[in-house]
Amino acid sequence: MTELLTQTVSIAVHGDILVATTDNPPVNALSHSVRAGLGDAIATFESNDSVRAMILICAGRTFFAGADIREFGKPMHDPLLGEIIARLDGCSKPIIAAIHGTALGGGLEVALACSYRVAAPAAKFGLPEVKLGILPGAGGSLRLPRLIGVEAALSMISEGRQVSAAEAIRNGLIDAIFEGDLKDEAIGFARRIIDAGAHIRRASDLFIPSYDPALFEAARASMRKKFRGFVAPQKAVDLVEMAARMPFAEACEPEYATCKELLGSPQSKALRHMFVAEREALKIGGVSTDVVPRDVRKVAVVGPGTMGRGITVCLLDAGLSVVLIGLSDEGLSKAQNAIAKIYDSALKRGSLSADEMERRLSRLTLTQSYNGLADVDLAIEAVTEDIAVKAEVFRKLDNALRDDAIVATNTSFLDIDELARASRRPQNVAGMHFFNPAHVMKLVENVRASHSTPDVLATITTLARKLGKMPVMVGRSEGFVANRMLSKRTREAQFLLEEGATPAQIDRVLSGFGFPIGPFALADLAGMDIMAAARATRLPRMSEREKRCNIVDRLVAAGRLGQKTGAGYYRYDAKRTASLDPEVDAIIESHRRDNGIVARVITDEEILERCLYAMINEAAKILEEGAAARPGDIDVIWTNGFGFPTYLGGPMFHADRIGVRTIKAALDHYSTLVGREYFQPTALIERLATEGKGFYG
Ligand code: 3H9
Repeated sequence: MTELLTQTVSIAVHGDILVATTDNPPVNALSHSVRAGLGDAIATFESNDSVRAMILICAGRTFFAGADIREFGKPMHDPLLGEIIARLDGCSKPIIAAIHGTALGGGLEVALACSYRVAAPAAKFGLPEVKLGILPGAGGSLRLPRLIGVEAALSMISEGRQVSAAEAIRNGLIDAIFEGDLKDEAIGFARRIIDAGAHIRRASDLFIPSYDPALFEAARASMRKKFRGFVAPQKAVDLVEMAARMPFAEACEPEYATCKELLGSPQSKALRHMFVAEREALKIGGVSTDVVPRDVRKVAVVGPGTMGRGITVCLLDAGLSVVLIGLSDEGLSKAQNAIAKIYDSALKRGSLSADEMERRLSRLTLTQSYNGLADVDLAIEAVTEDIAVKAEVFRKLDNALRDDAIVATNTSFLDIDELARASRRPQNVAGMHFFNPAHVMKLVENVRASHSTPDVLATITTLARKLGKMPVMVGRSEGFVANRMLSKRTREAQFLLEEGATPAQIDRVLSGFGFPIGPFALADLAGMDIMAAARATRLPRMSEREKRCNIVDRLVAAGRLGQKTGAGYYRYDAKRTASLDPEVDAIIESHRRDNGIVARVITDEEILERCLYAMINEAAKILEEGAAARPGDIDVIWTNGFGFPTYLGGPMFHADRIGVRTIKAALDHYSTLVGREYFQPTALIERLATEGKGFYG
C-alpha cells in the first residue's frame, strides 16, 4: 500500500524493502515538500525494524535534477538539503538510489550519500552547479573525489561535465546498470545485497590516499583558459583540493559556506538569469503548448554556398535527409568537397567514426533539379541576399513542394513578408536565420512572418532544437536582432578608429570586457572582403559620416583581406599569430588627413561605453518595436550568437546592473560628442530612466 508523506513523496513497503518515490514534475527538483518528504521517509525507514533497506526512486522523466532553482534567493525553509543528506549518510541500514534520466547537482549529492547507486542505461550524472555560478553545497565535492578519484571528480565539478552510465560504472560512481523495470530491478538488487550480508557503505568514510598539488595547478591554469572571467570554476578547483586535504567532517562547513557565498554573487545571479531566459525563449507568444509541431524528416536546402553547406551538415548530423539544390555542377561539387572536409576533420579529431560519416553522407542528395521534392517536409532557402533571386526560388519551391511543406528563408536582412508574398503558401513561410559557420554556431534567429501559423513556428523551433541549436523567435526587422545590434557596435568601433583609437586598443577593451575576441581581430578572421561586402549592402541606408568612414574599403584596396592574405587590421605570420603593423596606422592616418580629422586621445572607458551603449540603445528600440518579445530573448541571442559573457547575463541584464539612468546620461553625453542621430536615447530608455526602472522592472 502506498502512503503519501507529503504532496510529492510517497512510500510503499515491498516485503522487507521500503520504496520512497518522489513525484515533483517537471524534473523532481529538491524543493521544500520533497526535502520534507524525504525526511519523513528516512524517519519511517529508521523506525521500522521489519524493513531492511530503502530505495530512493523518482517518477516522471528524471531522478532529482538538483536543488530547486526557483527557491534560490528566497528564504529557505527547514529541512535544508544538507540536513537530509547528512541523515541519509547517517542511516544504519543500506539505502539504494535508483536513477533514471539525470542525477544532477543536489540530486547526485543525494545519490552519493546512499550506500549504493543503480541506474538505467541512459542515465546521466553530473554536478553542473558551476554553470549556475555556484558549487555543490551538500557534500558533492567531498564525496565524489572520495568515490571516483580526484582527477575524475575535478572535471565533473569544475567544468560541470556529465558522465554516462557506462562511464559511471567504470569509474565506480554507480554499482549496477539495469535494462528492465528500474524499481523491480532495484528491489531485487536490494534483496541480494542484504541477503549477502552487505553492510552500509559511506563515501564520507573513504580516504583520499595522496594528492598531487601539480594536478590542481594544472587544473587552475586550464580553467583560466577555458572559462576566462568565470569565478566558480577556479573556486571549484580550490574546493576539490580542500576535499583532498581535509577530513570529511571538517570540510562540510567550508563547502556549504563557499556555495552560499557564490549564490549571492553577481555572476551566479547572471548565470541563473541565463538559465531561465534560455527556457523562456522557447515559449513563443501566440503558440500554446498544445500546438503540435509538424514532423520533419527530409529537408531541401537551396543554395550550396557557405551557409547552405553549414546548414546541410547540421541537418545530416541530426539524422535528417537532405536534398541540396544548386545551380551548377561546379557549385555542387565545391559544396560536396567542403562538406567532406568538415567530416574529415571530425574524423581526425575522433569525434566521428568512419561508419557514422558514411551514414550521414548517404542521406545527402546533390542536385540542380527541383523535381522529386514531394517527400520534402521543409525547405531552407540560403541563396544570394537579393530579393528577386530569393523570390524566384520561392516560386520554384511552390511548384515542387507539397502544399503543407514549410519554406524557411535564411535571409539576414530582407523582408520575409515580401518573400512570403512571392509564394502561394504565406502561412507556411518563416525565417530560420543561421550564423556562420552554421554547423558550429548555436544561435538561430527564427523569424515570424505576418502569416506564419502557430504550428509552423512550433515546427521551426523544434527543428532548431533537434539540430542542437538555441532558437529565439524574433519579429520582422532589418537585420533582426543580433546583426542589427552588432551593426551599431561596428559603427562605433569604426568612428572611434577615425577619431584616434587604434584597432589594438579597441580589441583590448572589448575582449577585456569579456567578448571572446575583439571586433578587428574578428574582422580579420572573417575576411575583410566579407566586411566590405556587408558594408556595401548597407551603404544606401548609411549616414553621410558612416559612408565617409571607409577604412575597411581602404584596407581591402591595399590587399589586406585579413588572416587569409596575412594582413588585415594586423599582420599575421605563417602560424597566423597577429602583430601590430605600422602600415595600418598609416592607412588610418591617411583617412583622417583626407577628411580633416585630427586624432585625439580616447579613453578605454569611452570605447567601452560607446560600443556597448550603442547596442543597448538599439536593443531598446527593438523591444519598443516588438521585434524581440522579451529583454531575455536579446540576452539569449547575444550570449549564444556573439559571445557576450554569460556571467554578465547578456546586454539587457548587464544594462540593468549598470542602471538605465546611468546609461541614459551617457547616451546624452555621446549625443553631444558624436551626434544625436547616433546616441539619442530611445523612448523606452527615457521612460525607464524617469521611472527609475530597469528592462527587467
Ligand atoms: C544545486 O543542486 C545546488 C546544490 O548543490 C546546493 C545544495 C545546498 N529547479 O531544461 P528543461 C525546470 S543547483 C527548478 O527545459 P530538459 C526548467 O526551468 C541545481 N526548476 O528540460 C523548466 O521549467 P519551465 C543543479 C528546474 O528535459 C523545466 O524544469 N541542477 C530545475 O531539456 C524543464 O527544464 C541543475 O543545474 C531545477 N533544478 O532538461 C540542473 N531544472 O518548463 C538544471 C529544470 O517552466 N536542469 N527546471 O521552463 C537541467 O539541466 C535540465 O533542466 C534537465 C532537464 C537536464 C534536468
